[in-house]
Amino acid sequence: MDDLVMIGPMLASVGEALEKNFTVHKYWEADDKDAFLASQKDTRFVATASGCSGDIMRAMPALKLVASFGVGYDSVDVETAKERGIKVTNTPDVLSDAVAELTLGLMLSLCRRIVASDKYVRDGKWLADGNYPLTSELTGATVGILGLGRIGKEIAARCQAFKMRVVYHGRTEQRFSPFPYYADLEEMAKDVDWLVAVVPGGAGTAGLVNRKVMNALGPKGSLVNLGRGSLIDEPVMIEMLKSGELGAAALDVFAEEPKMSEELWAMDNVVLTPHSASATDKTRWGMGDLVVRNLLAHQSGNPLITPVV
Ligand code: A2R
Repeated sequence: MDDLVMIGPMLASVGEALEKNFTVHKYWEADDKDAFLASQKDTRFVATASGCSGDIMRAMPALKLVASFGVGYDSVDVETAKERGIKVTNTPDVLSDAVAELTLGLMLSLCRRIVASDKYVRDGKWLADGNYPLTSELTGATVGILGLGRIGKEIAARCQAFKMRVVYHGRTEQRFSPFPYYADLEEMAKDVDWLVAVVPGGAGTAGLVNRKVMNALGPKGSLVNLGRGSLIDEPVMIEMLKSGELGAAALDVFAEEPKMSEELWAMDNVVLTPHSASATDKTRWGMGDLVVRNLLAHQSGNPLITPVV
């Protein structure tokens, strides 16, 4: 059987499928990482849910494919992979519905204050203090999608079902999109009630949602992040949420996750989830299946199913 290096723990279904088809070597279990990599000079395959550095790639001269779990691959050193002729695959599409579903869940939670009002009931305040304050709704509001890609389009379709107006920003206008395009993110932020960020992470998008953009979104605006924590200037966001310069935020991803400023925990105008947008049984199984099918395709000399490079 071919050798394969698994960088970190993966879903049980992926581990089992890989064990059936490869001799699996577990990088994260090795005490001496250098000695481990030195023993993998002939290994052609890597499977990972936690990235793959250029150092690992350089230490594995026979490496041919890094199969990554997840649609975002900012933690895989794609530039080094390209230089060394190593293929990289990700798991797009299979997670778009689940991510879009959680996005709408977060938006509803935020504007209807579902989490805060659940706590209100559980704390006995309904009985003691009377009705919860009035909230806002999605119907009739405008949502600006930052990144109208595979996931962004699924979010847009669901927002339309909630009778919202949809606009978008990306680097390029999509000629056949039914939604109005903004070439400038700040201009879009001025015109929307909701800004939903769902662009890839990495150097090109770091800090895209900066003070100017959040200022344009304003005290009545809500920011939703399903992309990567790095997209938002997090300290500035926290400062603006505290001062009321930014209305509210729903966040599934964080710059230093799972760490984050505990100031966020105390805020009523914030909803937080633990990077779980794709974390359903069905979707995670589908993502794992795609990791395995890419590896098997390459092993048997067939074209990769979802290549990044
Ligand atoms: O910029 P465009 O026209 O290529 O549109 C892409 C947009 N995008 C950006 N928009 C503004 N500024 C940027 N620097 C920038 N870079 C990329 O993000 C495109 O519409 C969208 C990404 O769409 P897809 O490649 O189809 O990715 P998918 O599957 O929707 O996933 C997006 C991200 C993942 O990379 C994970 O970080 C997260 O959602 O789960």
